[in-house]
Amino acid sequence: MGGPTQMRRRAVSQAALAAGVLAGDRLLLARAITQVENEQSDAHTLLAQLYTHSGRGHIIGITGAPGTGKSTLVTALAQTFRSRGETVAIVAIDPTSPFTGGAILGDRVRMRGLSGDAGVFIRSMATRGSLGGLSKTTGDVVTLLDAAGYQRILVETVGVGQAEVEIASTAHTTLVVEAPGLGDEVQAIKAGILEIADILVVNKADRPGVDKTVKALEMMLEWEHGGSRLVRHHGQLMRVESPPAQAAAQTADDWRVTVLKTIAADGTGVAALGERIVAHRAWLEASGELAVREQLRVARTLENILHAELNRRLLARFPAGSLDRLVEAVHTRRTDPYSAAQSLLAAW
Ligand SMILES: Nc1nc2c(ncn2[C@@H]2O[C@H](COP(=O)(O)OP(=O)(O)O)[C@@H](O)[C@H]2O)c(=O)[nH]1
Ligand SMILES: [Mg+2]
Repeated sequence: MGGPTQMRRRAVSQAALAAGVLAGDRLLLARAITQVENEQSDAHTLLAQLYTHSGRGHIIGITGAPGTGKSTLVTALAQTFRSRGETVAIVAIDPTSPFTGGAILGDRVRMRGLSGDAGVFIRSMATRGSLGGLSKTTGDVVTLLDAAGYQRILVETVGVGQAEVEIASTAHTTLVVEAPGLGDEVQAIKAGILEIADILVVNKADRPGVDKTVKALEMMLEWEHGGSRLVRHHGQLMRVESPPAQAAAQTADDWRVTVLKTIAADGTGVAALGERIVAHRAWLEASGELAVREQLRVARTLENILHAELNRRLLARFPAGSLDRLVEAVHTRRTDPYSAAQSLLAAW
């Protein structure tokens, strides 16, 4: 802190900041993201000005256990999209991520190609604060990147727990990354990945046991759904009965979750994965699923904002100390939590 960037800092109005983001000014975009990340009160003004300019970018979530190669894969994917002439933004929500505020540590050789590229914007986010807050902030950061015009927005999260599921639900296309040795036992593959994966990736395909992992995942896909196909329809995984001969066929209405192998470290299979991601986006648009997912996302966003605001207003109205007194009353068994809540609301 306090380096040259800090000294060059001048007061910029929210309108000028918004205009800068729309004009592709990287410095102002970084500053706007910081405002949103810190949940500064004026960030709402900024988001209000930029929201109408968002909605064009393809949001791609990449999740999986630490060490499976997500950051390496994200870098390789970014290069693939760049070679297609597309702009790319990367958001890494991973405490172990080698991305740090635009500069890249870790795999420097591979990253060098990206770091000097004006068509790539990289941002890492700390996993501080509440999980709900994190997913809300992530959604807002994605909105800024989207408004700034980035065509493919890659969001890397670690793990496949509830928080990651929620963050992944910000994405249009979700990749779940596995690696040989981590998930070669079907039982070891965490439940829930089928719920969120649009594409399953087995990275580190140069490692022994890769085919075993691919088989395990494919079996799981088939097993769970018998001879039928596992498809996504209106945001839900569905089983579609079909003869095996047709199982490989893809119709406009459904999406087959498939397993792809990659070696992110040298780029093997990454172009094919890129094509699968692009195909998913095309399917989302053609099937109407994109609108469904966007509607669900907007509904959830609105609900979260309302929930937080109503909660804040409600709590502000309770007489000072009333909540503490009730906690004490419940704690000492003079009353129960339900009656306590009712008494508070009755007075209100
Ligand atoms: N052998 C091999 N190593 C890889 C591959 N992809 C990534 N790695 C290495 O795996 C380690 C973890 O990678 P990273 O991208 O940081 O994983 P993340 O924690 O999932 O983001 C690093 O040392 C990478 O160089 C791959 O395809 N093959
Ligand atoms: Mg990482």
